[in-house]
Amino acid sequence: MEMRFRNGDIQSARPPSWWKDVVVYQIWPASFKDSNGDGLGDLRGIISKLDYLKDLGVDVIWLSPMYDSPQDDMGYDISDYNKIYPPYGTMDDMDELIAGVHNRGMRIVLDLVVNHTSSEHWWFQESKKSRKGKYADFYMWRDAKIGKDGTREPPNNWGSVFGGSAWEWGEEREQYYLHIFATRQPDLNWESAEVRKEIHESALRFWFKKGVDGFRVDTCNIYSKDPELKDGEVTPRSAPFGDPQEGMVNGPMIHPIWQEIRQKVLNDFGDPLMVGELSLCTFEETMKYIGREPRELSMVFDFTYTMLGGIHEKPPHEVGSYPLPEAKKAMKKPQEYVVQPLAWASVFKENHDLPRSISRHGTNNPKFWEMAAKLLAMMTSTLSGTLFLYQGEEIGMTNIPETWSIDDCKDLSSINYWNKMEKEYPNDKEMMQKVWKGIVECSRDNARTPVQWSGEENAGFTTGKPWMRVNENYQTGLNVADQQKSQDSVWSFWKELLRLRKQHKEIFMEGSYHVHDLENKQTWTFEKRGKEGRKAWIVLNFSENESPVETRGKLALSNASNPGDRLQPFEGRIYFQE
Ligand code: TEU
Repeated sequence: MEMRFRNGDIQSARPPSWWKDVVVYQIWPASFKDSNGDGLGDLRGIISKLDYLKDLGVDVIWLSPMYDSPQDDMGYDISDYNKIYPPYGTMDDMDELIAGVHNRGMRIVLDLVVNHTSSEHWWFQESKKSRKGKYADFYMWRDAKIGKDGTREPPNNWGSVFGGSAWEWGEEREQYYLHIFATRQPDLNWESAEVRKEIHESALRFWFKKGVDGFRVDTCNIYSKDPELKDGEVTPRSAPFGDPQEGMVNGPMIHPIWQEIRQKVLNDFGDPLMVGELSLCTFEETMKYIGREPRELSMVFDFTYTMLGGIHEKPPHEVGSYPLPEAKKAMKKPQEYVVQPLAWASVFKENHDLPRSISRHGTNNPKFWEMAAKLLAMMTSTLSGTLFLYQGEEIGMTNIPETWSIDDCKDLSSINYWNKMEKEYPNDKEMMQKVWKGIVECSRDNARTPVQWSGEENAGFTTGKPWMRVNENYQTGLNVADQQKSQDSVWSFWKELLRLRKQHKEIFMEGSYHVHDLENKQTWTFEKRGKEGRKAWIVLNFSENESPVETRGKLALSNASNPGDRLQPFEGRIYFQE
């Protein structure tokens, strides 16, 4: 039987998916809240803030990796899928967290990191020993190539995302293993049915049985590699190595892999939220994951907007600003997913890999910080799809300041990049200054500073010594406690917007998106049209200058206290057209 639901789903007697009209909040456990004074965030810290999240309007928590791990890549290097990283807490704490979330009527999704494990995982510890045995084929082992002068060479020219070759020599087996990310993050061999079975059971079913409501899927489109492992193109970012993109993105087995996961695991657990981190995909390629039955994933993160100016594409010191029309165009692609019969979109500006949105897409001018943070909140919360908010975004947390130094950075990609440049440009102060500016503007460290809870010492994040330096701007109102006290704060504005978004969900969450001023470099104006004919008109001034404004309908909200005939710098407005 075919049924058409109000939100456009055409499915066989299946109710509309719960994960469409929710607000998801991403927690980065190390930096969210420390409960025991050891300087590192933990599960009990998260439990202590569940009421806070509920009050803000959050429906779902996405917890970045809390699994056991040597923390080479902050937990994206898992050594045991079924154990908690001890400094974060115990399995009892985790059970309590899941129950605490559910008791408040919220849900929880975990991070599924299964392109690779940590080299400390016992699968790898066994695999590296010998070419024989149960775990021998769990990873991507290949024989060396013999170079012109008879020396040993890696099987191809691929470079790792975090710098250096993507191949590492294993003495015991006398073979190379592939690591697209850090050396201690070996890629799993998804061709092996044994590997797939282990992942289904330990990484997925184990947690579904504990009651989790879904997963954010790390690098969901690179599990299946080109069987020939051909060399990649040498690009400015990958040089002197080749870029593995061609040989790993949407590889030949990727859809069978996802269909098998759906069939063998997900179908046993109803309709979980599965949001894929999907880089480098065209519209058509994306539809294969989310736009056809059986649906492989619920939705994806599309990075067209967040990559503007070259983030994650160019070396950080070459990343630049971008003209506003580019942003309007970039947003069209994910907004288009929503109006497809089966697909769905996510809306986000931040995550643990990106700089803070206020610094990247708003302004670094402190005079306009508050207006711009509210402007971005208006833009995010009026776009269709499932909204993802990153910890600290609700108070307008900013990038690290230029006065800090590389010693304050913790992320291996910042550190590796700094060291590589220092080696390439010894004694070149000017270049290293540029490199530092690049790190300040777009490194992952920006998103990873501790959450600023109050004006107390260490921003109320910990009573001990914070594992990572706290941004000092918590002392000047950029913290939760101070902002909760004021009706006019960024925090209160976000809370109001989340309420408005839910109240008018057919317009803001499900409506179609129509840009009005595509080529205008100063303002971004768009109309959202709901299925039942109701419309909203959103005008956003992305500049430090006043601007003329075209209005439509009745003013519902502005971030200016006295909206006039012209838009003030960084003013945004929402109008309803009945
Ligand atoms: O990221 C995948 C990825 O390719 C990135 O966006 C990457 O972090 C960036 O290009 C580095 O500059 C995912 C996770 O989100 C990231 O935190 C992990 O480090 C990575 O996978 C490996 O698991």
